[in-house]
Amino acid sequence: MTPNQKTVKPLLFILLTLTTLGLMAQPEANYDETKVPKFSVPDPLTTFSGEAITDSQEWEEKRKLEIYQFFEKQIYGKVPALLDEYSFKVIEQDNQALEGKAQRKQITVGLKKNNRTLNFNILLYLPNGNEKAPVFLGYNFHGNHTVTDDPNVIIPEAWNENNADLKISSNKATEASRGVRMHRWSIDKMLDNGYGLATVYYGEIDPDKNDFSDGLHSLFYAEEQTKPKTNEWGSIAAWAYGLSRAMDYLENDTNISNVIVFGHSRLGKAALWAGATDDRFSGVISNNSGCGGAALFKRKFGETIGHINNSFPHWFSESFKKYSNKEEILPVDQHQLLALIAPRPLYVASAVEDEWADPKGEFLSTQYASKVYGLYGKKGIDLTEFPETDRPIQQTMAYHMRSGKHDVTAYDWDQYMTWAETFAK
Ligand code: GTR
Repeated sequence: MTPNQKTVKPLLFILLTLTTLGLMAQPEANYDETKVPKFSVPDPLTTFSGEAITDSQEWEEKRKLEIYQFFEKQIYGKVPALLDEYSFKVIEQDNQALEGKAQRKQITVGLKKNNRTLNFNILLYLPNGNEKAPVFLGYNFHGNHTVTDDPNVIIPEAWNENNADLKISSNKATEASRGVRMHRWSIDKMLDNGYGLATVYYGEIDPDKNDFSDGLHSLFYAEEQTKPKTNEWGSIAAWAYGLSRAMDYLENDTNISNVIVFGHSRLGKAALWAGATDDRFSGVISNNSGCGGAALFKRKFGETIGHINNSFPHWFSESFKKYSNKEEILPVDQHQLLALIAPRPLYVASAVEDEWADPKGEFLSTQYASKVYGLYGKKGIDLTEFPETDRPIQQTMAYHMRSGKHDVTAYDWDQYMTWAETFAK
């Protein structure tokens, strides 16, 4: 071997390993519509083997299943096994919370597997004066105590991402961050309009860091195992699973009529996967969920598979890494994830300035999923033109493009409540 070959070989090996792991420096994000590649949208109504689907029964028996299995094994990852035990306990209750407007309950859910336990807390507000109310269920980013200034809401112990603006340091939430995210949750308006809210701190299910030693995943490990297997769940699938475990409690609360699952951004991705995997959710809301959520991968606009696998290697299953910068070989796209939710009501919301999440890709994917809703006689999004800003379209599928940035605003919640009136009450 010449000296040159000696250095080239190990270098090639390192390069190959980094590429496989998706850890290479990523190409810059494209924000130029003229540079969006030409691509064909995989048809939700043609099976992988080329068979045409003509009605809802064929869809459910042939196509829905194969799409579901693809997303499960190749994108978000499979849940490895059943739990051994599940429990819940109402640890706190006040029937006159928020100046008498609401009943507040805090419920500890316990998940047990292999003699290991994970607990998380649901904060639940239900409007007083209604026998049964529909509830929005959504994760929060930094703790149940951040969504309200109610002094009785329990502060989570779990690992928390530091955030100086939200007064979180040393990876621990404290009293200092009570109420810091109130603007993202229109709790008063929800209660006034007859809706309840259930929220959970997502870090109690799986701390959002590239480390599989803790959180839900670790409960399921065999001896010596340190991370999920190649086709098994990443963090998004674990968060989605946590939403279903919250649902196990909520569906048995006699004051709740139905549950609409909601999520913003990475938690919007989790809400969509929860909606696809669990049909007990009567409606699904994706708020600015972007790449790996409602946006089409194949447009490669803003965040791409390469970017997301590189920055958040723990979010998807390991098997998804092979699609980094190879969108063209992916046999599905995210409109098919949306289609898995049909015929249940689905709201996709974008924000004009949220280019990283590709608002146009979120809209197109909603539109392309519409034909599956059509099989059930439900109205999807039949616009061919990009909708005007701040002009919501609300049918069984709903969409709006809000002015402003990546966020959840009172405007968003006003739209969700108006839309939910049509099916949740
Ligand atoms: C970004 C990420 C997005 C989105 C967002 C969020 O950094 O690239 O996919 O999930 O975080 O969750 O706020």
